[in-house]
Amino acid sequence: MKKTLFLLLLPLFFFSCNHKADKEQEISIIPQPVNLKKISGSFNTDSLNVIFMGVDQAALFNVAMHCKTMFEPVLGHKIEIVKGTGKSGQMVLDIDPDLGSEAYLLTVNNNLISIIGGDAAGVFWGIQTLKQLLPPDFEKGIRMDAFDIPCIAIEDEPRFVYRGMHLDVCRHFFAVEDVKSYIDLLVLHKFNIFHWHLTDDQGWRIEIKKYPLLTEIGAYRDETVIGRNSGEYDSKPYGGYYTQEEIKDIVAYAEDRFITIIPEIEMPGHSLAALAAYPELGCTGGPYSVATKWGVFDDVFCPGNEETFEFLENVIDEICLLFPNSPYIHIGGDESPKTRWLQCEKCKNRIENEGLADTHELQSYFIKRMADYIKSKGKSIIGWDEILEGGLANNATVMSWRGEEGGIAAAKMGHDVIMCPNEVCYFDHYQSKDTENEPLAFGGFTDCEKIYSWSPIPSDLNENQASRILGGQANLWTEYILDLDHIEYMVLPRMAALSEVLWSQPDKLNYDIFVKKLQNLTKYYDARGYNYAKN
Ligand code: TNX
Repeated sequence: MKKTLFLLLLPLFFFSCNHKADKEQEISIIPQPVNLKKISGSFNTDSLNVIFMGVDQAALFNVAMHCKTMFEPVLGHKIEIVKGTGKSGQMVLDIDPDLGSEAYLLTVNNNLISIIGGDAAGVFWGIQTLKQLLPPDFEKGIRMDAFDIPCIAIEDEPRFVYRGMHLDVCRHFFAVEDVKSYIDLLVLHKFNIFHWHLTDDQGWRIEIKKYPLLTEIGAYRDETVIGRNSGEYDSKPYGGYYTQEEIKDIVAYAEDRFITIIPEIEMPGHSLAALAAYPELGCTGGPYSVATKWGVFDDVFCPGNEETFEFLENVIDEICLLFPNSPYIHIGGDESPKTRWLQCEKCKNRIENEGLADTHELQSYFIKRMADYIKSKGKSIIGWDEILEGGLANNATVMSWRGEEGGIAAAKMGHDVIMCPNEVCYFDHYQSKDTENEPLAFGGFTDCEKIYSWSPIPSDLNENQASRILGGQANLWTEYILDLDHIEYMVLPRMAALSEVLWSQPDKLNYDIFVKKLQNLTKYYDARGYNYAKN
């Protein structure tokens, strides 16, 4: 009897659960907030003409300005920013440090929109969430009739402090406006770090006043190989670089959006463009030329030569001035063959004089010496996992790209780690198995589902070691990516999947719900005119 009753009631139970789930999913936010409660009713934007600021703080004022410029053209009337705790029909932004960095509470009720952040960044992320509650057409930034915003209460904070997106501007160069558009993508998905890969074999892309040849010579290559090192070349000179003024402009643009830019200056490998400009810094003395094909090259900076360190320290001096807010300088360290060092008299002397065992220890001597210098400038280094070779520098943070092993080893040694294993986080890989119908990519296969099911914290770390994992990052290497349109295609919607992995709490992750929410997010992509992958 009991069993029959149970079976009779079962469909009812499911009906009510589904109904509840449906209700929750009417509100679709990516990345999924910690807590989201829908309340009945809505706020109408008709009356919205003042943004109140609870505290008078420059950073919060910038956020309020951001909000004002976003609403004004759409609502078609002026919005004032004033100090105060809020009034019916309006919006209030405030800070409560108890909430913690980047956290926020977003409440929309019938007569007030309130966003309280742990800091100004938190308020800013709250505004990004609010945008996903507005009609997608809002994104077009053009006049609309007044509209309703559903009443809601959201408590939110990120799971990881480091949520990064990388962009290689060396293999192909992207104009200032394109880089800003890339930063806009980070904002939309609540990433807070832009890792800017500025130097490589195929081009040096940042003006250094003390060494003008770096950009006069190093920023240009004679031609570019066609496809994946086909042996055929396009015979077209290619290049470009950012002036220091442009760099400052982009850094300010990112800072206004609570995104820290971490610059990467590659050493000792991936340095052919620098050697082409200053051949005395290589073991053979050159001549060298900026690379015209992809890969790993034997000619790298010579650590036997004091001038190499003098040069790199001077470069770092200028980099530190251009990126004052980044706690890190990324110094690469990856894929640096020892071929030239093994043959070089100066390198042999260095090994002997410093009591090093071999060229692997010479690599770690190089990195440690630069790490010390960068530490003296008040910053610390990040390096690709090859910096583990021959011993890690004291305060180095390891970026684990050749799988997770490097990151695991570093965390066990008590070092900070950023996870970006290539099988999950390399967005230059294919996102469809139907590669025939995809633009040329590096290879591999990484779709949203694979990213979504990845955990940045490997299971074999204990709690203490796991606390060393600062977060994760996707890398966008651009050997085969020539323009912004293609950048968008490679990162959208994969960065939406990664944003939930890095922002949302693990118990809130549900791939089926994510896929449903993605259908809503793509309406916002459409409104912004993004070229996203639809497979
Ligand atoms: C490896 S990741 C590289 C890059 C390439 C990339 C292609 C890393 C530290 N080095 O130089 O562009 O693979 O996916």
